[in-house]
Amino acid sequence: MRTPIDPELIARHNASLERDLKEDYQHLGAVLARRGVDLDEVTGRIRRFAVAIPSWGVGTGGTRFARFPLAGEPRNVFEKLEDCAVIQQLGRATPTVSPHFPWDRVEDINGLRDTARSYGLGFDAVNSNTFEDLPGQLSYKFGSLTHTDRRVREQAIAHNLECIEVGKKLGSRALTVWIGDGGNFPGQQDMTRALERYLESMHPIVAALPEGWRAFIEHKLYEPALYTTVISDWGTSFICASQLGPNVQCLVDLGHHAPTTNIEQIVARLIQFQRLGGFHFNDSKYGDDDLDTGSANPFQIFLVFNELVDAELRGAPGFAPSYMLDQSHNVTDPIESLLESAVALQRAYAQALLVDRKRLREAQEANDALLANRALHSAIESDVEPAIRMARKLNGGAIDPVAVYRASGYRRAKAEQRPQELTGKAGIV
Ligand code: LRH
Ligand code: MN
Repeated sequence: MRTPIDPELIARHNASLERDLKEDYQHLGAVLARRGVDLDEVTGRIRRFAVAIPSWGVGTGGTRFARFPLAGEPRNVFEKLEDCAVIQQLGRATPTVSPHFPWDRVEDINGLRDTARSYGLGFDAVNSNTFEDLPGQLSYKFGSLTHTDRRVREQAIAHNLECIEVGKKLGSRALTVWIGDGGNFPGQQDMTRALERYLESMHPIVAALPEGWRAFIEHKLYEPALYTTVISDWGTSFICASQLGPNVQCLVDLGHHAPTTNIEQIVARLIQFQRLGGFHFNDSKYGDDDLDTGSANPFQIFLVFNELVDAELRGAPGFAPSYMLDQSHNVTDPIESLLESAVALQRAYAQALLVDRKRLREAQEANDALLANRALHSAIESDVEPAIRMARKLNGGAIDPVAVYRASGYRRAKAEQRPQELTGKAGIV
């Protein structure tokens, strides 16, 4: 397997931190044993935790105002895979990549699959894109799968069918459909007819899904449409999934909700009715900010994982969510942000595993709100870093991945090897 970072560097780094890690791990083990928790069992679960990297996330992101490119950032999908391989080699929690078409379109799809395999990487859900125009195509200015013009709808359907064909070659098992369709003015769009057109357009896409595949409907409150959005919330997504078939589920992008939305409750509902397809993890304060997961509001991601772990431990029927990141790295090195974001998810997962669910259930049944809330807080206040670090080391990664990444000089080397115009046009990628 190709390893972009010198394995010796990781081995020397881990050797220098091993004794302290063992000490911290034994101490945490003793603390948790007093709470009746087996640390090795928790570490085992963390070792099996995996989240997909968004191919579009390893390049620098931007806003409508500007994008500030980073010297050495990837210029094409093959360089994106190389950077994804660095994240997997150091962090050992991101074995798959979620691609986006046509951004990642190449002639030789099998070559793309083989390049990923040469780094030990696979592919998660493929993302279609009917929110941007390509030269020579009908415009998506007024929508795609819900456009009033049948020819535009058919173009959008054909693109999604093409994404499924590409995904089959890559070994993906899901298609994520996010559309920005909607209106900017009251009256501009007939809201009922728009949703009717959406369902009509989604039927042939769902019918084309191979055996064992799923389609994920990704809802979003607003942007780019600023008054109505056809698939604006989990309720609309849920109804559409229910109409379209058992292999159609809802994808929760954390940034696609109004700031005060109770996202963990949405997750609980989707689990209860077996429509939770997966996640686009990120963080936000105002809108679809696509900030690093857990960077602004770590309690939010913990509360989501509290629902996910409860479902995992109770064996909730049909529970098989796909975990993916979806972030925009405007001011950090994307590799460092994605390494830290995967760790933020491992941390939320590990802390949710420490919730004393028997004590929580007793407090809930007894309407003892204080003890119930404390059951969650005593978990999130636990320092689980030794468990996450041990899991990473046992998986062959670096105890402190960002430290090794910086010591490797990888980005500096790529700045030499990837000469490019560092002129940033506005836009998310
Ligand atoms: C829309 C979205 C969607 C992607 C795009 C890059 O805001 O979250 O998941 O297609 O970002
Ligand atoms: Mn998303």
